[in-house]
Amino acid sequence: MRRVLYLLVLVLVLALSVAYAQEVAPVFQENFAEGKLNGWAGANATVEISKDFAKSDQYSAKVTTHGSGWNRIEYNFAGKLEAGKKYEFTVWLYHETGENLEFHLVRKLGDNYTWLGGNVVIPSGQWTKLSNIYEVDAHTNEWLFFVEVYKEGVAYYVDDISIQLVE
Ligand SMILES: [Ca+2]
Repeated sequence: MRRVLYLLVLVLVLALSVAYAQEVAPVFQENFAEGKLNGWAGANATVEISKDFAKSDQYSAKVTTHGSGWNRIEYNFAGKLEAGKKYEFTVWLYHETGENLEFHLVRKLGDNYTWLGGNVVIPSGQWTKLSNIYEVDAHTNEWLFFVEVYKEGVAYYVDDISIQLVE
């Protein structure tokens, strides 16, 4: 009897750990480990693969802004994320401008722009995480996600982008 109970507990623990692993696995991640942008692009900014600095492996995406706004590194998640579900969007950012810069995450649907959260200060010379939880809107062929900094002529680096289902 004790042995059966032990086995039952073991099975339960295994089942729970499998469920947990499925829950925490990101639905999307990009580390640029292969030295390719894999669809990440720029608008009012130059986006290129870089070995200057990296949070993981040898590569990150380098973004050089060409305006004090509307600059971005972007990716269209249309069809990849489920409308009505909440996801945690995470990017790691780095720059060496010598000052504190404020970054934010945005989503674009046509002419409609919404910040996923507030501005977050990214200090100079330190990889820093920017993370927001946001419920994905109903969309058809565009649900554009991007990172923005309200400063022109800034070079910054993005790495270890991940999206995780919250509920
Ligand atoms: Ca990387």
